[in-house]
Amino acid sequence: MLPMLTTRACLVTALCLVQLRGDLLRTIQLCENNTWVPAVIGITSAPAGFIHRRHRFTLWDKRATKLSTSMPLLLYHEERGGPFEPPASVCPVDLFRSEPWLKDYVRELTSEAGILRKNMSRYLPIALTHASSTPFLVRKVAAIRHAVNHVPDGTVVVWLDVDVMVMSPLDSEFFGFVRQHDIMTIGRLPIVSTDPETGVVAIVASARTRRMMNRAVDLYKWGMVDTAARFGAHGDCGSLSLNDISVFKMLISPAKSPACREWHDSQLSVGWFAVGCPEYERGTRWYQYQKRYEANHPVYCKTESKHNQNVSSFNLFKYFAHMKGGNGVMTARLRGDSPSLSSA
Ligand SMILES: [Mn+2]
Repeated sequence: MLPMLTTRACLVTALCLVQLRGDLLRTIQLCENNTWVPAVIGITSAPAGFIHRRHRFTLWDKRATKLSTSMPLLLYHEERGGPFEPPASVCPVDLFRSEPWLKDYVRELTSEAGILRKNMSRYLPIALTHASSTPFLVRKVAAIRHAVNHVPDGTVVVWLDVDVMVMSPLDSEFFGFVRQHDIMTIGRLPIVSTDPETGVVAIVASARTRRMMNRAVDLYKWGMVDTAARFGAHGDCGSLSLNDISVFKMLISPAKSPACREWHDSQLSVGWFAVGCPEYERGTRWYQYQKRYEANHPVYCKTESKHNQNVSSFNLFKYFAHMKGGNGVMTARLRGDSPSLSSA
């Protein structure tokens, strides 16, 4: 079994690298021996060490539904040239090779002489502290941008934090909701003043959402620091940071103050995944996980969809259980046991 897996992993890695310049869907087709074009792909990013050490309450938890029955999964990683054997059923994509600007960006932020670093220290110092270090956080948005930019219009790209367990394959109820919007994530209330919870983000590829993701990268490159310089890091625009939740908030939820809305795109149709009211999920496989979920803010219940078409008619945990707290890459990093995260 093992030699076969190793051969497959090497083959898959080689194919993915060859195909990177082309269409990501072709990569997946080769990766998974598919002849069909997937309508939905899952993506995540994580360092290899994390994946090899930790499985409980992650995408690779044995209690979860097999990823391959739900959708193809691309794993953006940063193990360039190093020994890296991806878990079976994922298609590895080298993040730094896919988004070449990332290397210079991280260098600029980690070198004392970097102009962006200097501006960030002055206007948005929180973005450089250990817990929310931008050179690390930028990787999620970079991976999402790459995927959205390299699939045909209409393909659904679903970002999954590694601390998500897949609970059941996607079905017509899921797609019925997703097809009505450009971007969907977990809403925390009140939407206007609270950052969303972005452990799961679904984006339908289109010119609109490619523009959105390019602007997300612009926020990392200069926009968020610029906004902090003009309005303050804790001013009328709310608490600014370069955590992706703050970046997505700027792009998809209108700010209270009109002055801070220049990054908001009112053309985008935004949907909110309901994750509240675990009592409605009693008797399901995901009830136990839904019950322990803490959003740290009020959230939508699926019943709200009767009055608000932007809210999902299902609880997101039916498909994806986000296991916040202790199992993700971020927590591992805070504990100091995720090497290679700060390197570029
Ligand atoms: Mn998470």
